[in-house]
Amino acid sequence: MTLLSGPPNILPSTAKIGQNLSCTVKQTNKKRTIPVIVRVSDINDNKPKFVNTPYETTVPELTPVGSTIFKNVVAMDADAGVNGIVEYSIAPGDGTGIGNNDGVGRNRITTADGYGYFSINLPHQGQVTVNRTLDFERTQRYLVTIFASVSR
Ligand SMILES: [Ca+2]
Ligand SMILES: [Ca+2]
Repeated sequence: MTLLSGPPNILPSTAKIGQNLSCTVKQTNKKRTIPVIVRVSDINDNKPKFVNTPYETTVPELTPVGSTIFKNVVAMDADAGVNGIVEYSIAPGDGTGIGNNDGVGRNRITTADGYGYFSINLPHQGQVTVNRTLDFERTQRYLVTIFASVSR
């Protein structure tokens, strides 16, 4: 007895010795295509990145508390949906550059941490407002540390 192997869509039938082999096409072996949709979901794998830095502005002393003095803080996050929503806040600095006195006499520049003196009242908007009265004779420059985090 010999088994006949044909093309994939032709199955050998049973054969007895002395009979001719016959092959039948398997009726159900039609090709079908089934669409499979694979959705890729976003993972929060991007950190916000500040753009158009460094930020710098000049504000007169005695600017009323609550005044917005800077509106251009922007951090971009490449993630989608809630993973890409950024919240801003002002944090204490690490002390770098604080207490430096540059220049002498009337030209001296004293630098202080802006934490407490400035605030971001609307977390989703990078707008810096004055939180305490500023006194030029005491402090001429503030370093403000802004923190951008994912809204969660
Ligand atoms: Ca992502
Ligand atoms: Ca993100």
